[in-house]
Amino acid sequence: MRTPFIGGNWKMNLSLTEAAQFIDEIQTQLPPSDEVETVLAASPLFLHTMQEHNNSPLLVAAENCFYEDEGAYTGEVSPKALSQMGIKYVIVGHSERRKYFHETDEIVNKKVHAVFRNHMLPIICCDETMGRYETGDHISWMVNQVTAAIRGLDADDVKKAVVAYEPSWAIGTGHTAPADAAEEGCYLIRQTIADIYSDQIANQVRILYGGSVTHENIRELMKQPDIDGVLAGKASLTTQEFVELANFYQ
Ligand code: G2H
Repeated sequence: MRTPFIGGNWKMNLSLTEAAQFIDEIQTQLPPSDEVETVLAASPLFLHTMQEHNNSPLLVAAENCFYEDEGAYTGEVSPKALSQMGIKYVIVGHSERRKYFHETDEIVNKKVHAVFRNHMLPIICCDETMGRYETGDHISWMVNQVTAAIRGLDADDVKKAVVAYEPSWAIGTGHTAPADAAEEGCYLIRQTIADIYSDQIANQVRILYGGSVTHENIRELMKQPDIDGVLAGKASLTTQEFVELANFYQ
């Protein structure tokens, strides 16, 4: 019912030449979009070239955008411009944005609205630290973060959003969350959406797990009932690994 979503997040890696070569190489190796939606988020500097090279089911995505469409905001990325480029997805609220660029829940919510206003879809990231996980505070932390991120959205928009559970303790560490812990985080996100909207809406939202996903652990993660896909950082940087993730079900 929910199409699996395999997303890559290059972060601030690769060169423009490597980005173009990457797209050329994976062209024929991705599953059809009605079986798996494959999405690759990259620097805004690469998006145009990636779009030009792309002739496959892959959707090129942005890693971030600003919450205003245009104006005197030096250095920011306009969601309106991304939309005009044909971008469909934008990552919003990644834990690295929250940590290094001080993005608050309020800013994340404004960005989510900006993405929908410009006819794109957000990949909303929710994080959580090991300290909170160990004390059990992660539950209220996650509920609050999800609630704040989707505040004020119409049900019709919420059901099209993608939400990612990315525990900080699993990001870039090589230690992915055990499948049951990943499922618990994703289930919590779905329940939070169900409590605010309805089960019917929540059951349409695709929920991803992110944090040290590799071709070795993706199958176990994808067996979980509330995990509809993954957001992979390091593993999306090589064509071989990304193609393996995209074809996880084979
Ligand atoms: C988490 C993830 C991508 P990695 O940030 O969103 O990165 O797979 O390298 O942990």
